[in-house]
Amino acid sequence: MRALLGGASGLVSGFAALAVAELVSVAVRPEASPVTVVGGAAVDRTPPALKDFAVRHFGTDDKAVLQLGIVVVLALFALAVGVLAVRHRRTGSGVALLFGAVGVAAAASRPDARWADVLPSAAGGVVAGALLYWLAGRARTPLGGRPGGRGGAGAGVFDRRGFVVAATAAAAASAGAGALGRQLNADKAAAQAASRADTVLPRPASPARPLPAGVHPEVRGLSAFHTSTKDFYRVDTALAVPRVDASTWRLRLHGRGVRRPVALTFQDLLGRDLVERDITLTCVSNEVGGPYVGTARWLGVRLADVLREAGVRPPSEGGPADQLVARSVDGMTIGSPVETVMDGRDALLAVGMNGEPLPFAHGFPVRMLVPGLYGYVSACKWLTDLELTTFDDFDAYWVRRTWSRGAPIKTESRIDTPRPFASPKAGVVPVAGVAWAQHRGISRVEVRIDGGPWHEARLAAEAGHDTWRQWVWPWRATPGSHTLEVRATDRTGYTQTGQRVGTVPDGATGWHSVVVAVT
Ligand SMILES: Nc1nc2c(c(=O)[nH]1)N[C@H]1C(S)=C(S)[C@@H](COP(=O)(O)O)O[C@H]1N2
Ligand SMILES: [Mo]
Repeated sequence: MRALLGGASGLVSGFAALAVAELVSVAVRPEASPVTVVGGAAVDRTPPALKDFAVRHFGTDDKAVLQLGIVVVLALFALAVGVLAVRHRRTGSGVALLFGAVGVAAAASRPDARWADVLPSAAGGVVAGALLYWLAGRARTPLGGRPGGRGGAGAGVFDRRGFVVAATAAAAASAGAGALGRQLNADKAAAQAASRADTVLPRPASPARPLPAGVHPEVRGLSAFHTSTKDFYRVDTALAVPRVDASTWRLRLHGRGVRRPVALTFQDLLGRDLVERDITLTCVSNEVGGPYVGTARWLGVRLADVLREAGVRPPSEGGPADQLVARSVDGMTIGSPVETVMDGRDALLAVGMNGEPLPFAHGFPVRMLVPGLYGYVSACKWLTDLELTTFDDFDAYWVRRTWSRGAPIKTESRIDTPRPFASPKAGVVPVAGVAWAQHRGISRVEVRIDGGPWHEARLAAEAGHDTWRQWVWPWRATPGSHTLEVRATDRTGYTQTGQRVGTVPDGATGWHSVVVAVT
């Protein structure tokens, strides 16, 4: 009986702590709520292999899984601490306070930590400790005894009604506080959404090249040339998607070799000449045959122009900085080679994606893109600061986590159809997919069956060197089980290696293969 009451006291106290923390986070920022800071701190400390595993198995749901995990673990601890508290009231309450301290430590350790971020966890800890102390006292008050007396009560003889009333009142008050907090945070989010909804993107001074006919052969199951925004992969460390108010947003540009530091507003950017480009973005965590690659029509300002105006020169012209470090509002740092950013390619400060302002999840209001570089070394979302420095002086977020400093996208290809373990009918079966080698371009794609000779696939029309290229090969399929493999050759003449290498530290290699059973 005691254990049951203890467990209930623990759960109610834990729930109250989260509810109060949610309410306090309204005054601080939603990202400072304990589950988010603990989850974020966990993400920061996740070894690359595990992060890769999470991305691979849960995809964009990896964060929902993590948050659910934290809540489940918290509930179990709350039960245990409650049971402890009915026996050792001070110790139990002290442990509850300690949980708040864990949240405080997590909040303070985030790369974008501000001092106020510790407040929600601190308030939650204090509430949990105090409430548990009080409830635990009730749980062992003998009928007619003194609350807080040293548990001399006989088993089962206690003020049941008093406890139930107290616990219910605490739970109800917490539910109210939590709901109010959620609502206020939602109101804030609505205001930020309005700043995006009110954004009107100007027409590009330099529109994208019209797509040649036939960039997308009509084959069922083949990826569309343009990936729709809703299907576009998302990879980032943000547990709560940052929602930046564009009207107060600023981009600072400073550092070594910057002769005129600048601070640009969103309107400053929209007022400049905008270019529109089709660019295929790829994640370094994309396994051979994986889904973390997509093509969008991006609208933005050429980053090299902004750098030149500020007096920046690339290393080849004697500039002192070889690394451009992009910082996001959530403290992410992403370092790109200055030489690459300024070599004439369409490196962008992007404001639009597929004809709309960037979605919040893809970096509203402004993100970076550098065709030919994996996202983790080029594509900073929620961008707010650009610093010119050197690779010797600074390691960006992922580099500190064993990924390479430099990471050009590797020449890769993928079979989209037939799907693995499909059972097409014997006869002509179209084998089709995509190949990419951004900023080099694809010149050949070959397919082979069961390790036999390579057959050249028909390449779809080429939209440009910065995008993927669709391909098709008509296969005369015979009954039985067969293994299809694909490899691409880029315009430098390099043919994709068949050697299987994992994603860490600079991108996977190997031929994508698909096994099918022809009937
Ligand atoms: N602020 C921020 N920007 C980020 C990341 C991140 O975690 N935080 N992830 C990078 C990685 S690893 C990739 S692959 C791309 C993915 O961009 P997308 O989510 O728009 O597809 O964003 C990059 N920009
Ligand atoms: Mo990535």
